Amino acid sequence: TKQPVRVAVTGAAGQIGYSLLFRIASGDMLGKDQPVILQLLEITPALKALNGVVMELRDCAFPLLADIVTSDDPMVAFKDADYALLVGAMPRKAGMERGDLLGANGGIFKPQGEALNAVASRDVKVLVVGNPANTNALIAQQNAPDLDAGQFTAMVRLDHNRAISQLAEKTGKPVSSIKNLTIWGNHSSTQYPDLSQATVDGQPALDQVDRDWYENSYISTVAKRGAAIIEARGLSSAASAASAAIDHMRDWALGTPEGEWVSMGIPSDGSYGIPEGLIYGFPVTCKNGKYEIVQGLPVSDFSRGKMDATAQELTEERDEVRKLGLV
Ligand code: NAX
Repeated sequence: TKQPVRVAVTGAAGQIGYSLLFRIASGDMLGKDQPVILQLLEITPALKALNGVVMELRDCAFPLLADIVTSDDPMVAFKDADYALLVGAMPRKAGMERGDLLGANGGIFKPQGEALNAVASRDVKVLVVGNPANTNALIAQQNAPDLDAGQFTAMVRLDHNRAISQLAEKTGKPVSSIKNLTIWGNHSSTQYPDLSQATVDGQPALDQVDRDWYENSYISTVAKRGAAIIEARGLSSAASAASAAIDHMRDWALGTPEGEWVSMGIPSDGSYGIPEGLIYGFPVTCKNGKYEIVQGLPVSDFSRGKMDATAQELTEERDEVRKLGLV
């Protein structure tokens, strides 16, 4: 039997945490043969609620759940962590400017980056879910100089899964028939859900839907899905976000199927003309715990414009957090 691995989760008493922890503990993320130790971080006032979640985790009697640690100190929660899912963040409040939001989150992700740098496993795989996810990942990464920059990733997988689901609905085909779509850029309304390489049942997706629907309806429906969920549910996406986090980490750790790719927010190496260092959604394949950008895809003028616009937004966010001294 395998040795347990350490999985740190922040914001563990929140909505996403309430779905995520149970899926990790049941083996959905790292496999049904991989025991896990959960190391849960919350702010002090939420520790009581977190304890309730821990009671429920224990009551599930998950065979793979080897131990649970809780703390309000990132130096404890990130100790020797092999995986870190940074979910807890400061939500945007009414009247908050982007700079205020980035500043508030800097107060969370800077010390968390420093703590990961100090105590996590040297191979820790970090996924940032808390918004603004891409730039929060950049802040954590820039404050962890001893870790490989590529170990810091941001979640665009929920957007990727939403894009699959919308295309499946439109074409009347099962989600499993859809391959190789890409979410480029920021997890925000500027993201670009790109169908130019996507296939449905092995045939080009764009031959099966009309161009006007793609350009003028599909892209914005995917990008604004989060707002539609809030409108319907009165709360933001939680179970679907947790599921996407599971998918992101599982594929990174265990690999993507041969001939298929997924979307991950990762540090740009300059591929596709995206400014180096931005944490940007790219098409990637994963193998042996490493991801690699899918290279050589043709980029139309339409795609170029969308890819540059979302890169521009991320550049502005980076400039803002630089001004605040966070990176
Ligand atoms: P909740 O407000 O339910 O939970 C967040 C939890 O984080 C709270 O329990 C809070 O006490 C905790 N927290 C705050 N500061 C912390 C800190 N410094 N250390 C540890 N814990 C801390 O939010 P939830 O619905 O779970 O969403 C969490 C984050 O995910 C939000 O930032 C949200 O915007 C973001 N999302 C990102 C998505 C993505 O696709 N990247 C989609 C879903 C979601 O909107």
